[in-house]
Amino acid sequence: MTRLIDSTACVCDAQLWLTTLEHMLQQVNGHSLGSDAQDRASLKRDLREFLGGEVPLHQLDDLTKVNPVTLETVLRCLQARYTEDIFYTNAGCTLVALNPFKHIPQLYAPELMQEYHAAPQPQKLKPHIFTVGEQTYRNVKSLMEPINQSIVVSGESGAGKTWTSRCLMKFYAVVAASPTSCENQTTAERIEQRILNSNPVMEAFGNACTLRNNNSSRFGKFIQLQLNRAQQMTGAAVQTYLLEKTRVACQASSERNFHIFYQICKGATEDERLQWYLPEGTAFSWLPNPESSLEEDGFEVTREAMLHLGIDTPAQNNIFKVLAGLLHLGNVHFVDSEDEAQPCPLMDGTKVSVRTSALLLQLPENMLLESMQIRTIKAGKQQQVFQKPCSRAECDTRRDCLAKLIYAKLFDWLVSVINSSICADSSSWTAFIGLLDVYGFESFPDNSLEQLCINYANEKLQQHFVAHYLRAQQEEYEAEGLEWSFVNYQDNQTCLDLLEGSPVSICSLINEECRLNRPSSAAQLQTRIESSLAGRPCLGRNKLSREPSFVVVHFAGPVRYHTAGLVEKNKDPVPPELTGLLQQSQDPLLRMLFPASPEEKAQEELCGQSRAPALTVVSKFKASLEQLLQVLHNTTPHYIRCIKPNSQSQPQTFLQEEVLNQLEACGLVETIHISAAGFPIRASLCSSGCPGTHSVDQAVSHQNFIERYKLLRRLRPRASSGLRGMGPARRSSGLSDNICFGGLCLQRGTRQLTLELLESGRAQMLEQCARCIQCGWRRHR
Ligand code: AOV
Ligand code: MG
Repeated sequence: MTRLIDSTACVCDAQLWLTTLEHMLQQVNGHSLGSDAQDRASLKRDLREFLGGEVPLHQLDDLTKVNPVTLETVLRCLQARYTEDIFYTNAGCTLVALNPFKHIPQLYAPELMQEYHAAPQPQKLKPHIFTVGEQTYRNVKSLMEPINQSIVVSGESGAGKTWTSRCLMKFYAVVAASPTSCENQTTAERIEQRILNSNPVMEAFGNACTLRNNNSSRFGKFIQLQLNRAQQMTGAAVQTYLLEKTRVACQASSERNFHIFYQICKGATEDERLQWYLPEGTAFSWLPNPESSLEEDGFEVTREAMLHLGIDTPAQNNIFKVLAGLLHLGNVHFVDSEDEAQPCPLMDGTKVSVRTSALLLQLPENMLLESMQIRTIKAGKQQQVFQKPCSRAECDTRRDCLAKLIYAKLFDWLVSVINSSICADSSSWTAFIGLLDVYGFESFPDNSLEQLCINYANEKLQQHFVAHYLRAQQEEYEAEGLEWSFVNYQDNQTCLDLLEGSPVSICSLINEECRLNRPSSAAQLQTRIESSLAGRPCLGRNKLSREPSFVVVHFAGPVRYHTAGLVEKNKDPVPPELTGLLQQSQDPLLRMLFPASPEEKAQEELCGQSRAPALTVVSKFKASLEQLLQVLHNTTPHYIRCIKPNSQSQPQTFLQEEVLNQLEACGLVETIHISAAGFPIRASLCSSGCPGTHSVDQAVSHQNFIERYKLLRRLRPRASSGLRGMGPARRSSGLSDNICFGGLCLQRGTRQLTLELLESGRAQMLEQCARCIQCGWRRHR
């Protein structure tokens, strides 16, 4: 035993020290896993790995063990692992997940989930999303009250966030299966299955093929998996963020519409085709790039999942009929009117599209056409009503607006149906695990309000990480008086100030232009951004572009946003005639989505035509992000960083420069530095011994630490001096009654305690940690 401690004492890693204590504790308790010799050998192996000695790079499971920690060494290690088909690597508090771009069923097999779940120390197994899943799961249990957890999955578009959160949901469906009583229910399906069914539905309606990802999420999602006291999943609640509804009517070149449209066209039966007027081979303007892709094969899966969520076949058919109506609406085109006083005529051959669309949406054909061609204006004190023909461009805008309006309402309704199908009664759950999967950072040749919002969301999440981990931890060290050389990191606060800060920011200027409602809003916005925000560090120079645009230097790279259309998109105006039209529909689904209630009418009146809407897209999005961050703030966060090894989505291809950019952008090296040099507050006690993990919010208290190791008080290892790598601790002369480690006062928290422990190399310990007993450590006793 003493020898074990001796060999450990020369190592500067606090985590390892705790590992040793745990080895000792197990032996004291008579629960050593192997012989003393075996234990020694395994500990030596750990030590060797830790010191980075002879261990091949690909075997380094934790990037904190890379020596020295630089972008290059981290990159080399990840590449070496990727070449060996090892896709997960720990990086201190974060798990790095490389996208394999190939299906590896055994990596996500239910047996493997069980293995991680049953492991006394899952973090001793190979790094995996199941380790994070399991640690998060064990963390829910706490001494006093269950603690809400969240897993923030981040990474650029196509890096694997949705895949990861889907796998985590499957993991919880296995390890936190609902109470067995549900098995007896014949009608209601098991809740976890219903929760899993929400994925194909939401992806069919909310994902699309983009230049960056064939299955790109076009909405943000935060799902709370609700657990009861016995840690069984009793339900879930989904919150979505800003669906990119413009995609229904407008897709960038080489991109596609939402999967569901292709699924219907490919998967409908002959009969359904007849009902929905979708003869094979019809070309739809809103279905570009109709060549086959995997995502469009999912019609049956989508239908099946909808069924399980309580959307029966007639209701489904109603939805698909409406969507077919939208496709036909997209084939309605106008030509310029020769007489301004007359409405723009339909392009030859498109009258049939108006008729079919009206038929499918169950709207009067003439009203549908007029709502696109003619604008109603109220003017004068008496609010007299005038009608004015729209220009061709305006007709197109109104047609697109109609489609967006219907699709967005339909999507929200689907989410509410999903929620009512999976959400548990508030009395049946006590804590949740939140999985956050938002759209990843994007930079296209043409970026608009959608990308601005997406990248803004990513900046907010990065800030959460920076504030929670990089900044908070170091500030805490400082406050505790530890000698600590501050690790510099890229703080994205300046970028956020540019985007949302007060008094002037990009968001405030866009909103201001909406409020002023000027005809030349794009040009005005351009001028104001250039003048009011000149000199801001994250506002890049826009030398190359001929079109009015501005550059924001995001943490993940610079993005050029075109000013044209920004203000209009931010207003997101809905002409009242369009809502009025939809209220006339005889279609049951549309009647439900657009009820002709007096309240709605009053609301419509309130909005008026020329007035800017009360809340702009940016304002609403900002508020929903604030809310999300508030929720995250009240949970214990866990981080998974998805990395895209190449932008061509190819397996076995690791492009160093692309990976390097992502590593740099997310501040991974800084994270590793802080984790490596820091103190084991996060996975300290429990990663060393008991199966739970305690992160910063649940930092193992001084008292608990003492209590956990009390059994070792008899053991008095030789004091070791001068542990490499650790700065001298600030010592205090005050001693508390039962907290005495080599004569040092250890009242200042676990980090200080550990540091001094290392320095003194001596331990006198008291009782076992109650929290660890709770989270399963008792099993070892
Ligand atoms: P994203 O969610 O991060 O992008 P996805 O999760 O959709 O990215 O992953 C993109 C694609 O990579 C998937 O469709 C899979 O083909 C592949 N992939 C990802 N992870 C794995 C894995 N672990 N094993 C096998 N293939 C994988 V976006 O939604 O665009 O930000 O808005
Ligand atoms: Mg996604």
